[in-house]
Amino acid sequence: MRIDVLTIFPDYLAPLELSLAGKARDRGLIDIRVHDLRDWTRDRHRTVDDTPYGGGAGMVMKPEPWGEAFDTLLDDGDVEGATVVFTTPSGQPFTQAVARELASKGRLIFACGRYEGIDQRVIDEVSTRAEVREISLGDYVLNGGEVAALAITEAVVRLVPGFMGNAASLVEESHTLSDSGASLLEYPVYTKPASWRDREVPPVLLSGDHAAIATWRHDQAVRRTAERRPDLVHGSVLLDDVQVRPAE
Ligand code: 6GU
Repeated sequence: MRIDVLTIFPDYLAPLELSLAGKARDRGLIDIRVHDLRDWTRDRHRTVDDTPYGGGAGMVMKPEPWGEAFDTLLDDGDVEGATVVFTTPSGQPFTQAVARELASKGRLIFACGRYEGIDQRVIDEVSTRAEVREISLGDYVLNGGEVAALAITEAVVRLVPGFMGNAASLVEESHTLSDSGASLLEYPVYTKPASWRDREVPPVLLSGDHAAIATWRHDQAVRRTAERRPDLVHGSVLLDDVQVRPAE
């Protein structure tokens, strides 16, 4: 998979060189290239923003540098199946399902917006040349889309076939669909020692009874999900003859 990132703060993306994405890059599974948007400006001050038409607070990112950057990236031949991701708080919320979709693409181009956003004509024009997704990390405001591009890249790269060493840890974790299709948070986990500061590991986990362990873990996942993420629980669930209802 080829990933390009367009940003006015390329240093923000330095962690991509380390961590998980760095390992995938070393193994040749992904090719990540970070670009400074200002390289496509033509004025002495390398201007990327201007005041909004119609008035209002803040600045808007000018279309010209973006246009020239996309001309370069979309015309470099390696464009088959390219998906352009604009990171913006007005986008579709990023989820594990979106991560799975993006992981199936051959090429991703992240466009990190700053200030009040990018001139809409950039998104409209790029939409005629590539598949475009506008994606938000969640319902809070960041100063720019760089951290979102970083988070999305990490979530996507670890789903690229051949990336994870242990495929089982990919299926069992939080936000993977269960057999019933429901999304549950992960159950609590424990390791040695069995007793630590007078706190004991739940005895069932030491029992060797694999069926009992599976049942306990599922129950814990359901309780945790009902309490922390009632939005993921559809209706009440029956657990050990006790009704567990999602919190208000
Ligand atoms: Cl993608 N960008 C910005 N600026 N803020 C955000 C975001 C993105 N996602 C959540 N908040």
